[in-house]
Amino acid sequence: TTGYDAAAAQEKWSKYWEEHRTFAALDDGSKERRYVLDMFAYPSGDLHMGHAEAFAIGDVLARYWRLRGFDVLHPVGWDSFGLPAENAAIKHGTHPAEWTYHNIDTQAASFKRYAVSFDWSMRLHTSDEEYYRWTQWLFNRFFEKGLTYRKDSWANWCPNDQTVLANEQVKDGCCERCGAVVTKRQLNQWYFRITDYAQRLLDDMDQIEGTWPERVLSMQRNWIGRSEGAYVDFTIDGRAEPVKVFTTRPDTLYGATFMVVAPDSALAQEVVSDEARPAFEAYLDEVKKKSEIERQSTDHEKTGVPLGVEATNPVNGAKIPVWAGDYVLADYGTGAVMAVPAHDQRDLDFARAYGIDVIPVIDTGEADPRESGIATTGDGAYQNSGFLDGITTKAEAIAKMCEVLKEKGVGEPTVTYRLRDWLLSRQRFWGCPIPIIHCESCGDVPVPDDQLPVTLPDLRGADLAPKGTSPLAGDEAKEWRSVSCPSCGGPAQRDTDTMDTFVDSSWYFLRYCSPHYDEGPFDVEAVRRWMPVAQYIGGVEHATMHLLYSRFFTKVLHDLGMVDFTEPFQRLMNQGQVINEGRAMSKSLGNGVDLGKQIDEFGVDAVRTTVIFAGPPDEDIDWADVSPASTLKFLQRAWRVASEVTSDPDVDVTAGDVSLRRVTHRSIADITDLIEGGRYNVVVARIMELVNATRKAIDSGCGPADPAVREAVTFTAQALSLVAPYLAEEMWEILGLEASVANSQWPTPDETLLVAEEVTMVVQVTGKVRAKIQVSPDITEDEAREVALADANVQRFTKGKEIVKVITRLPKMISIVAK
Ligand code: ANZ
Ligand code: ZN
Repeated sequence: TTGYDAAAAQEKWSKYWEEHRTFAALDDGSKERRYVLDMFAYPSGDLHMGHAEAFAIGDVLARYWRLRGFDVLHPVGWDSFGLPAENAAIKHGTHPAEWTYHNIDTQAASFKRYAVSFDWSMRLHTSDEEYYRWTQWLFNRFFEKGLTYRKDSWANWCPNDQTVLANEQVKDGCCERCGAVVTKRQLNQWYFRITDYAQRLLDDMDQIEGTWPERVLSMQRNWIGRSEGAYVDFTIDGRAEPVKVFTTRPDTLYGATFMVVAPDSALAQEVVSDEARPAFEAYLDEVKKKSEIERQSTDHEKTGVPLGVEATNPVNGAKIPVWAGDYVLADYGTGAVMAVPAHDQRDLDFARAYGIDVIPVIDTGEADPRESGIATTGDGAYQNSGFLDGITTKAEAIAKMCEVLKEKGVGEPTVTYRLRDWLLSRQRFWGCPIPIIHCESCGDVPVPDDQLPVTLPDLRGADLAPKGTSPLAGDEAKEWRSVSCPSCGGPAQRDTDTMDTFVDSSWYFLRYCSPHYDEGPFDVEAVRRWMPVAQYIGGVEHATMHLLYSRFFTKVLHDLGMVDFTEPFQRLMNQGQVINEGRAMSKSLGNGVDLGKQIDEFGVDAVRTTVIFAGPPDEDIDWADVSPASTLKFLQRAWRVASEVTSDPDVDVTAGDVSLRRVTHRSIADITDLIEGGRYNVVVARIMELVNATRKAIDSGCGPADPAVREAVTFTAQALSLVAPYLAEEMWEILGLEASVANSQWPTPDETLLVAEEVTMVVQVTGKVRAKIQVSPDITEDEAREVALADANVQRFTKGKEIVKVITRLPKMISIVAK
């Protein structure tokens, strides 16, 4: 042979692995278990460079843990419901299922070619009836626990596409797809009560602190947005119930000069006076065109209209005007705020725009906000504040105010969260049907468990284009929809919405432990054996969606007694992105890199090794800066070294050349540490060094027959099997070892070969030998001087004298001249 034939090796070993089920989880208790999980793929087209990176990283660990003797679960599946399939179907006149399963086939073939060491028997697709039956079953459990409910709410609405949009699909107030100005529409939708778990989602972060990227934890913390403050009751003329406001600064209550309520709240509708109503309604129409993000941004111009009523401050009886203003959100806190312009910038902007009073109640030493236009937020002496006057710290003033509010029965301390309940209904076809039947006499009746799944009707050939209601509410699905009520048997209608696909992905990691189990969503015992996931790998873009939802689901399942842990993912790694020429790959820039073509040109091993070698796993890789061609050259070098080994497999390696053995064992020790520390790129660099050292030993050292060469190449093959699995198998075979390298055992370094070599350093004092000291061969001048002068015998001859000169010939000799 003239060299390593990548294509032939790929062909040969992928077949071998499949036949021998090399990567199947044993699950027989013979070994300690480890669960390695990559975020599953969405089947849009073939695998791309992003997949190549994420799955290469996960595979390094899965393969390493197998070599370390663990029983590894490394499953594969697809997040296969969702909008792109539906859009493709609309565009090409096919069925979403056809497009989806065709792409899954394509990706499955690519995953196999890319040599990801999956256990293919653990495969799942969320759009399979076998899977979504249990998504619906879980929905029923949430429903029973009161964690699923329906309510009217304002949703983003694209008047052109006739559909609701998620917040993420609204860009600068316009529809991401068609550019139309997005408005709000009130719809009746299903929600998960994730807000009930807000505090636990925060508290349980203790368990993953240090093992999840801090960035993700802080994104989740901000998203949940815990805020400590108080409710304060303001009375409004002609309204029996007081209006509660939420404030983080009850200490500033004496400075409240107006109240603002969210224009799109029920409260605004209720309290607005007849005279003020026309202007208010006009304002409301304007507000509905703005996105929440826009409304909250600090540089957004504050607008509002008076509602024509007054509220009474519960501590000083002051009457203040009530306004509607869009910087107040309907679904945060109570949807109403007491405005304290002197100490809150948004309130100050508003007050200045509409000529409302500003009353400073804390002398913070900063410029007067009435003149500067800048609200003051520091500590200082309270003034104009009744019983707070004289207090000098916020903490004390807040505590005092809360005490008084409580005493008077007009307020109390409270905690609010920014997190909202999870809107799960989608007016779409290609998703998991919501298993609810609407009956006129019984209300919302869950489909009984034994009648699940509620399967999607075929609707082949039906028009799936968005119309504002789900295709399941259209004429073609009439028959599917009309059912009898499970409770009273009367005529009833199925719910026509499908679930957000994030519901599907919130529990797939549990299903993987027993993907074909048919007595429940998962075999509780199997989950007990494998979970929590030891290492999860996926993109940071999922920080506040999938990763938060999965944590929520896990806690609910814990409360249902189905799992005995509360955090699903012990460790999380966010891989970087693969970019090109400094920018994200995109069609419009034309800088896309095609994974298939890279593989055709350089082979799987070179592409995988390049991806890993390019940099730390959590940093972006610029494909313009890497060279799969030179990686391929390195792999060829490794192969040639293996092909030159002439000793037998059973040769005694301990008799081998010591200096090469030292290099090998140092590599074993270092590479082990580097993998454990997640520094996979450096692992590749160390393998390169080992190959170079072996080359040198063959050419100008101990020669190819020396057992140390076999030892070096054997470890090279094992280490390479993490990144270049095909080549590693070839090398293993060339070495005459029994297939597969994936079943071999990771070596432990021989400690005696790790201790640094020592040489004897002679110490002369004024021409005479006074000591011989064992030192490292690369001792420095300063170190040599230090150890020499610390020697007892040397000190006898230098005591009381001045060191006038030191001459060294390291590491052999140091000569001290003392007078
Ligand atoms: C009076 C006050 C005085 C406030 C002051 C702040 C400073 P965080 O920290 O984000 O929780 N607020 C309450 N509900 C609101 C809503 N629905 N939309 C917009 N703003 C709202 O913010 C809490 C503060 O934001 C609350 O405290 C309230 O203004 C405002 F010197 O009350 B504050
Ligand atoms: Zn009924």
